Amino acid sequence: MSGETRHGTNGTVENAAKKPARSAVEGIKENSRALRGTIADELDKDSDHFIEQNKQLLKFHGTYQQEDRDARKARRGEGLGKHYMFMVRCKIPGGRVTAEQYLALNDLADAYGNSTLRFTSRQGIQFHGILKSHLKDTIAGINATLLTTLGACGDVSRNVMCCPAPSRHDRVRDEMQTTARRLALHFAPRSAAYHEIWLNGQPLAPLSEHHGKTPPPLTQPSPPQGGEDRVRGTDEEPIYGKVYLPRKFKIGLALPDDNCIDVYAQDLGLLALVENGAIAGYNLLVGGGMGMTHGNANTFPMLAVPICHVPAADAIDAAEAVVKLFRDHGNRADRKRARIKYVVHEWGAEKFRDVLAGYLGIMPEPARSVAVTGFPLHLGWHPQGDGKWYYGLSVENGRVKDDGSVRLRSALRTIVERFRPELRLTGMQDVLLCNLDSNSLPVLEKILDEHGVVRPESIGLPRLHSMACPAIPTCGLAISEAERALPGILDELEALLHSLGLERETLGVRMTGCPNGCVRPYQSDIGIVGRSGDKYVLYVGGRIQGDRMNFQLKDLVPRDEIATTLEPLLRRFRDEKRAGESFGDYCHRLGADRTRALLPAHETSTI
Ligand code: SRM
Ligand code: SF4
Repeated sequence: MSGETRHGTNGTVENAAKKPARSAVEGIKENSRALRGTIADELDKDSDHFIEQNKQLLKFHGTYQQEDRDARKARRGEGLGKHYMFMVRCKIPGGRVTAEQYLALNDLADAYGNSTLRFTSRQGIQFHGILKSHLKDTIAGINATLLTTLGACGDVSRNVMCCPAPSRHDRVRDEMQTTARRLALHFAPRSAAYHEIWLNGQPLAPLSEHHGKTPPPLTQPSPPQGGEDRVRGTDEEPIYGKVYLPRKFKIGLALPDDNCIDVYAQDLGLLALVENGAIAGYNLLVGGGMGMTHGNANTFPMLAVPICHVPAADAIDAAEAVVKLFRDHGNRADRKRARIKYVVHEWGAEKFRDVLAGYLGIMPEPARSVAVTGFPLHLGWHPQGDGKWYYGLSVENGRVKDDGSVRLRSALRTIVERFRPELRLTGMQDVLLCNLDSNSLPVLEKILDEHGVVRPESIGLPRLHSMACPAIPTCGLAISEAERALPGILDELEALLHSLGLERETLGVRMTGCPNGCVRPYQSDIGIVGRSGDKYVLYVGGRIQGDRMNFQLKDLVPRDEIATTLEPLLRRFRDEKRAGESFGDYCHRLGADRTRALLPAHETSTI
């Protein structure tokens, strides 16, 4: 490419065409004084929202400026502006939360939020509906529990995912949990801004010192879970540098027979290879990412690609090498093309490995040949191996709320107060209640029943394997409903499956309010992605294991026609399925063209 050249003021030749302009966010980061911006000044002001520059920086601190979208129309009619409110996200490596931490978060949701908590698809916990005037107390309250929001969002390494299932005396799972926490610590932003702004510059103090300062009263946690990944600030960012990463970066660890964190959707997936009961090493899978933009072919979801194999002892150094490669080679001009998946896509696995070798200082071994075979939900009762039990509770779309006769939030609070279990969040927005005695089993079930909470064994398999993102009313990027629409769609789908005799089929449905893919909808048997108001793009052909992309079945499907659109396919699946074949497998075997041909003829023209 012939680039226009010009002479810089210091006499150097600059190639204007080779260096595309950086995106505005790059400038904001660079001039942010290590993520401070003017957040502290604005916090003191009597306004209900922040200026754009601080809105971007707030993400690094774990919070998003949002608006109440349900109220938008009425407020406009009344000549009022947006009703601003904030989402606050806790970063919880491996999803581990103590009983005391959970109870404190539950109280904070009442004190400052909308009285719900949301378990996320990355093992985090979110608050919604926080007003600016309560933001500092909320974040300080979270920190007082020894949890953090630092780096839960922003252009840094986000929450590190790892299978949460407790299995005592299982070295492999223990080691993976430990590595997840070490990775979280390693990649936590170092900037002192977080402590200055939210904790009045106080270094982390024992909880007892916080007691009484931050409403609501918080109880003393037993051994901190995740709290150690809060790094005391220095302003030096040895890994990220001054402008941090080009975009978000996500890490997850999985086992071939337990991919419950969707390792192929991660920017960096560490797939553990076990030999003689211990982790011998990890395959590094790089470049997973779900986001795309409708109508922009330059953006696409992608599964992570095997790049190399590293010994277990080198996992953190190898992860740092990948992060630094991304820092230096990611696209800083176009945020829609900034994820590491586009580097992997442009270079291919071989070149990526060669460049990575430069960061590692050695040429890594090729990735070992290994398949992902399982995606357990970990729901229901399971022995832990130490005489105790854990109970996996299904939380529909991760929303912990009291809703009419179904009082899930009260049930959870009662259980946690009574049995003091450790809580472990899953990548499917569910929760495992751990360390329970066998005599607590019937009592816990009784509490759930009394609160109208349906136990996993009575929930249909598609619903158990389904997820939806929050979408409207809180997400500023939502085009369509998801969390509020999926339960009704599943009602229709389950009725249909029942009428076809397919109710025992394990199939996953994942729904998002826009194509950003926050519940990883492009890997599931059925993906439903917001397109325009009440219309969705329908995808089929993925599978539970998460190692295959689905394909577009039909565009612009009205919400109330989703089940009926799938009916001819499900009927044929029932008649033609092979032993062990799931609905997604069946569609995949047929391929996109033959699957689409099963739709009534006139309908295929929209694709
Ligand atoms: Fe996400 C942005 C919610 C997991 C891909 N995501 C958002 C925002 C913050 C909207 C925004 O930028 O204004 C959403 C807040 C909505 C709200 O009201 O709470 C949001 N994402 C979520 C959560 C809560 C969905 C859920 O139902 O659980 C998940 C929080 C996880 C956590 O605890 O950290 C969540 N988001 C994901 C995942 C799944 C994953 O990481 O395994 C993805 C797909 C994987 C990936 O990153 O590609 C995902 N979110 C996105 C994207 C697309 C990014 C891209 O580069 O393509 C956006 C938009 C963006 O960043 O510009 C986004
Ligand atoms: Fe918002 Fe889209 Fe993510 Fe749903 S998928 S939470 S609508 S960004």
